[in-house]
Amino acid sequence: MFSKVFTTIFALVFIVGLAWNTNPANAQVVTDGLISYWTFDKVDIADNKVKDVWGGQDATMMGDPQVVTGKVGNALEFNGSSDWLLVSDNINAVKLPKKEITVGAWVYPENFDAWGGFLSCFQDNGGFEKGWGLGAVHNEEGAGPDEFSFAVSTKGADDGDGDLTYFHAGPYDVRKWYHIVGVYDGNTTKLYVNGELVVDSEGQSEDINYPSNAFLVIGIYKDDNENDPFMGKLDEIRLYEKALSEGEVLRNMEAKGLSVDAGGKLSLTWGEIKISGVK
Ligand SMILES: [Ca+2]
Ligand SMILES: [Ca+2]
Ligand SMILES: [Ca+2]
Ligand SMILES: [Ca+2]
Repeated sequence: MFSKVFTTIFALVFIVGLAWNTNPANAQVVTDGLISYWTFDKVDIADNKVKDVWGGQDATMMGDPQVVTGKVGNALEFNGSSDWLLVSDNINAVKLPKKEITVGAWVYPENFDAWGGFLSCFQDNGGFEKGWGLGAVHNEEGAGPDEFSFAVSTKGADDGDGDLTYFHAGPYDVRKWYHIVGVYDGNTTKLYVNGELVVDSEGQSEDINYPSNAFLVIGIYKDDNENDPFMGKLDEIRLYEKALSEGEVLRNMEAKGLSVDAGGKLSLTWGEIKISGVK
């Protein structure tokens, strides 16, 4: 029984490897260290639930985000006022990265808010600054450039009540698709835009410094005293408990999802391999 299972697994891995090597168009999402993956594809949305196809941390739709044509399959379009997604308002009820983190998304901004959130879990209230967030900044209330940002608060940079550094780069245009990836490896914070490294800083170090309560949310800059919903489209949002390498960032930019389809004869997912192989 055991050997049959393993033979099957090895055969599947071999076929998957073959498909990967012979057809780069089948590039798959990196699954090492993956915590959550929200595709925003129509098949992964039912009623007001947006499925996390990897980690089961489904999000609940607030307002009425629209399913539209995305960068990979479908995306969700947010109206900038009432549309956003709540994964959890209880930081203790969700799985979160502790030491290293990667947050990635395809984003299509309709505008750049003073503070924008793509995926985040933080509190930034005055000097109290804990958690992390991938989003946008438009500093000086409209006067600043349109920029993407990634912020992580860490134990090594703690000033007593936490310290978030919003690493940012830009300016960028509205109404274009961008592949945005924030990476923190315990020493270095990086931001990639369309595969290009635009931020590389050592301003934070050691483990991630979380608040005791926060919201894990998509499409909004949200903490206890701020709510700033995003206007535009979001697609393929992924959260890792690992710092992805530059090669892995580029692979995810090319990725079409978890599914493999070798010549139309085989269709399986890494999730299925994981279940049959690990359980
Ligand atoms: Ca999608
Ligand atoms: Ca705040
Ligand atoms: Ca602050
Ligand atoms: Ca502080």
